[in-house]
Amino acid sequence: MTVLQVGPLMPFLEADLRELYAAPRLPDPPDSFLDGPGAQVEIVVTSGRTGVDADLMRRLPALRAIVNFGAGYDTTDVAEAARRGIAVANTPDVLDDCVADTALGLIIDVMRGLSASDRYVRRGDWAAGGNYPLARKVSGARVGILGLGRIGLAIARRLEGFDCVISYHNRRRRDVPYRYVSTPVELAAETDVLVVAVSGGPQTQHLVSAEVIAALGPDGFLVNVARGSVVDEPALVAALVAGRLGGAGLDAFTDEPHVPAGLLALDRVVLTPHLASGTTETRRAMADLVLANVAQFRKNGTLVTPVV
Ligand code: 8YV
Repeated sequence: MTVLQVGPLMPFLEADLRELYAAPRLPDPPDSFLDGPGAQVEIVVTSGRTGVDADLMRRLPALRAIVNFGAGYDTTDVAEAARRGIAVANTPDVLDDCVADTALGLIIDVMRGLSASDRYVRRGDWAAGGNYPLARKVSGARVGILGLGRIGLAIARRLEGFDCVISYHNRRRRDVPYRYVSTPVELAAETDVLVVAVSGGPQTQHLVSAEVIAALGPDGFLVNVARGSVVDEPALVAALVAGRLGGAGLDAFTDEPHVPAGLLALDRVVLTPHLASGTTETRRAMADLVLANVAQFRKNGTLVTPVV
């Protein structure tokens, strides 16, 4: 089966795909490839950053499987894939720890002002005799988790170690020792920190609305390790600039790699470049799971981690 790489991937995964399957990368512009060798492509390997849309599916008539590097696959048109009988896999589970670690890092950073205090020291403000402003206590804080999937649960388990009061909102109530709250607005209203851990896509678009942000309020914090699309970003920026939200720790944005200019000057905001799963160990494990999916599909036409 012919394998095609769509969009950039980790260099080591690109090398493996070339070595194992002589997989070419879809050129830009793609037309000469799609009108020629594209007709033979049966498996596409892509990432959450790029994905496969309905148009590309139409132009790859032999396509049978899409293997997505990343847990999130909102950039691939899964409904269209299902309609065409194209199987789709992602890389769940192996990144839960690192994404949850990052969420905890952002919570601590934004509440205690660690990144901002680093700038304070480097600027010489400490040496000049300043007193760094007091921050907020993380241990024992009330944390709301929006989306209690595998990553949300990994975040909750870590927060237990901080004696946090954990509540959550999820499509369905889960059998867990955390308080279920029936709407995102109520969750925001009763927590100090709202952590976004839902999948991206149309069903969660702007789930963190202006109303949710208002419910968090000037003493509340938002942490996003999911997708930028989940948050009404203009409403978030407006609230942060006006001091109507206490702070935010953001690893995901609407128009990555572009970050709203209004956030850059705010010390109440911690900005990271979509790095939540970005460790050597986890990215290798994600690549290995991609390769396992490709190998199994070539062998028997099934995927190891199909998207349901
Ligand atoms: C990936 C992610 O780095 O897994 C996901 O959904 O967002 C990250 O782990 C990214 O999607 C790869 O492009």
